[in-house]
Amino acid sequence: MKALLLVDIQNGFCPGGNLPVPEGDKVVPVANRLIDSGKYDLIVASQDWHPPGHGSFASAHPGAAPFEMGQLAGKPQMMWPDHCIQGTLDAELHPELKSEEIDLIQQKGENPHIDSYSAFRDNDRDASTGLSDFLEDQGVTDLDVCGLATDYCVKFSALDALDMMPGVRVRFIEDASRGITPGGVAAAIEEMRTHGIAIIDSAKVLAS
Ligand code: VGL
Ligand code: ZN
Repeated sequence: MKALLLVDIQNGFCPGGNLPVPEGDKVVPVANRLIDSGKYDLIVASQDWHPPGHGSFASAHPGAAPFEMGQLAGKPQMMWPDHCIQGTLDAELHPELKSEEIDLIQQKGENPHIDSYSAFRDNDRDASTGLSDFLEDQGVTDLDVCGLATDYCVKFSALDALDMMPGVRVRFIEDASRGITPGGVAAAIEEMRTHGIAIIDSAKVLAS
């Protein structure tokens, strides 16, 4: 059972959004080719889904500026611009993504007191979203992960997939992903590779 996880391909992470990832929109046509490839039995997506005033927003901390380290519940936390607020256009999946083919959309990041980069659980590895149970119930043996942003939500999702679903083969699709900083992307890819995640291109999927 092969599944594709599309991480946070939302307006907020594309140019014009509130937390734009450089070239974030470039993943959309690649993701659509993967969706249309017929190579996956199951397609799931995650959606960053914050309440207004979420604790990861710099605006929620007096004196904090976006893209600086701050604290949330006593732990180091990157301060982000307000982004992907529930019910806003910024939080919607990219309009050109073939969302009608997505079997399940997993929302995350609702708890104002903790961030949740991973589609599977919060940053304390405490509260599970239920996505790993769903994929295991469906009998998933192979999971390909891609989307936005490579150095945050994609990386944490891929690592958690390995950790929470032992035995599932996890691959990262590089050309269907973009990251926030080049250095962050290189480090994230190295970290994923070290953990046993295969780094592939969409062409490999399409040719399989
Ligand atoms: C993300 C920062 C904050 C992501 C989400 O999708 O990578 N990054 N929230
Ligand atoms: Zn977020």
